[in-house]
Order: sequence, then structure tokens, then C-alpha cells
Amino acid sequence: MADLLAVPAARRDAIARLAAALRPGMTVALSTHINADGDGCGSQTALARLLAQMGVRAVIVNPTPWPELFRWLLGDDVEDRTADGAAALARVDRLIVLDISDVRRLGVLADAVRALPQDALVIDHHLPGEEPPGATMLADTAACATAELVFDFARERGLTISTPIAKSLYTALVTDTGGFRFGNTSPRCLAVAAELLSAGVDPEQMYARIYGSVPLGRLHLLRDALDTLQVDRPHGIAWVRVQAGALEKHGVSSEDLDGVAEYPRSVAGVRLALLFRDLGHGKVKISFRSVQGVNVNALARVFGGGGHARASGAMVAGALDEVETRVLTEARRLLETGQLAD
Ligand SMILES: [Mn+2]
Repeated sequence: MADLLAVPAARRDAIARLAAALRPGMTVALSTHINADGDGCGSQTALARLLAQMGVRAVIVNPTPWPELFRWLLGDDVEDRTADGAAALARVDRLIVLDISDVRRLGVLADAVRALPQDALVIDHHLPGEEPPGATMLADTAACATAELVFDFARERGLTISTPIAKSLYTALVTDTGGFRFGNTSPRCLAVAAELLSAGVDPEQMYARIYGSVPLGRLHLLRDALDTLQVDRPHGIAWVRVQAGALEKHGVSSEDLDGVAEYPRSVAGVRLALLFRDLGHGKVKISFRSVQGVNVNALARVFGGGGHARASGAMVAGALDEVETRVLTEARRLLETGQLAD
């Protein structure tokens, strides 16, 4: 265990550079990607509390509202200034961007971040993006979640992993690994999780909060999505669609789509799964999932997106039917020519 928890040398150097940019008395903003997920929210709330131990005040400024599912992570001590928008970024000394490798993932905040006098500090585990939000990076695709890097930051700086911090980090690990089932569930990931349990995390309580407290509408949304399931058996592709207005109809938010793409991926023989979500204003959001041997990041990049080898995303302009046809055509072509092999 001790060996597994040792912080890799490259991360140690990056943490030292990151820490050198932070001074007691500073106020920093923490931002993550549009539609923050468990890793984004968990990493942010953990880091905010860790920075407080260093005398650095951290406030959250995200491009989209804090998800209801993770409201409990904020507690009374972490301030969310998302409602103030880009103006909130102008009032802090520095910005730290988490779980993002491309500034465009900051949505409505992207232009404000590009215009900052000092570039953002970055903590991330995605494949490199085309336009990184900053040059000072603690980035490693070998990290199971951004939260693993936040954990390393705490260790290297001798900070205390309190129970609230452990809960935040654990939430991030559980959600980004699909409940410790995906390929990013490394030995080190589980060693960190073990350390978090030792710090006071109750795994059953975490499960109940993350997976056992969903709104009924989430299941209705899933039912509607599964109703659209199609499978191309020769290519091993399966996909589902979510119509414009579906979230509103069921009274849920985009976080309730988390995990929907797992269902097409779970079909026997399927190597590549897609979720097409019509945003209703001429844009379609696509979630790409794949199994061992298929690098779905290469497909997402064709459409201006990216992410991880087994999980990526992209936003494509066009009508749902047209985008679906275009993406499926490209997916079949790249699969046939072996260009998604990894
Ligand atoms: Mn992540």
C-alpha cells in the first residue's frame, strides 16, 4: 500500500509548481466543465477545503449551475459564486481549472478565462486538448480521476484529509470509475479509495447519496432513451437518442443522463456506444463510450470533441437525424479501417 500511494515524480514536480503560484491571503476561483460531474464537484469541494488549510480562500465559479445531486458536497464552508458568472473571475487573484484539458469546455466562461491577466492553473486527467486553459498543469491521464491528483496535492503539501474532504474525493473516484468498474480503476485508484475509507468515508452512505437518491424522472428519462435503442450488429455499434425537451418533460437535469450510455455499451458484441442528445437549438451533444480495444477519443476528435480513450464527448451542429447519420457513417468507416484501434 505504501508504494502504491507514493506520488509519482512528475506529479511531485507539477505540484511544487502549482503550490509556488499560491500564497496565503490569496483568493482563487475553482472552475470545472459545463454540467459538472462527480469528479468536477468532488475535486472542487476537496480542493477548496485543502486550500483553506494553506490560508488560500477558494470560491467556485462554474459555467453551469451546481448539480442538485451533489449539493451536499458544498456544505456550509464552500462558497459557490457561479451565479455571478464571468464577473466573479475578475475579482480573484488566480483561477484553478479542474477536470478540463480544453478551455472550450468552460462554455460561457471560456472567453473570460482566455482574457485573464494570468493563465489558469490546471489539474486534469484528460487527454491533451487543442487549447489548454493554462500552462501550469498537474495533468496525468494515468490518474483515475482528477480527484486522484487533488489527493496527491494534499499528500505532497502535508495537508489533512478531513472526513468532508475524503467524501468529496471518494465521490469523484466512484463516479469517474463507474463504481470501480471501468478500465481507469488502477491499483493506485483503489489504494487511494482505501485511504479515504480510513479517513471516515462510509461507502454504503456514499452509494445511497450518489446512486440511491435519484429523482423518479431520471428513470422515466432512461426508459424513453432505451425505447430508442438501435444496434448495428455487424459493426458492433449501439446508440440511443434523447429528444429535445426530454429533461424538462421529466423534471430532471443533464446530470440525470449520467450512465445512460452504459446501456447501449452493455449489449453483447457492442464495441462502440453513442448517446445523441438533441439540445433543441440546432446542436446535438454526443457521448461516446467504447470497450477495450476501441479508442473513442479518436472518433470524438473528428467532431471537435475529445476526452478519454473509453469515454469522450462532442457537440455537433445540425439536426438530430442528420448528425446521427453523419457520426454513425464516420464511426463505421473508422472501425472498418482500424483507425479506432488502440
Ligand atoms: Mn474526471
